[in-house]
Amino acid sequence: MPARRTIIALLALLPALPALAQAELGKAEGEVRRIDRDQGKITIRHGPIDGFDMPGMTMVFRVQDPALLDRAAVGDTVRFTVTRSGDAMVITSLDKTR
Ligand SMILES: [Cu+2]
Repeated sequence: MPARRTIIALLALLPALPALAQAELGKAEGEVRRIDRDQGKITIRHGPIDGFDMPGMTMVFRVQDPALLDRAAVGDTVRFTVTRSGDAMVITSLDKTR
């Protein structure tokens, strides 16, 4: 049955859906306020995030790779990339600007 084949084809795509949901990407600059290596989190006072409907604020982000936390120190100004999937925001790249 062609319909059955279509359903099987759609089921095969399901594992790719979370990746599609994570496609939302934002870029921003901010000042590092706190680094929590144990939790893999960083607090940044960020400006408006390009790509997201988010004004400037201070908030806590998770990092995709703990090594990103070694790229900056508290008080540094950083430029970062963040992905958003639902309420979960994860920093995928981070660099000190000066
Ligand atoms: Cu924010």
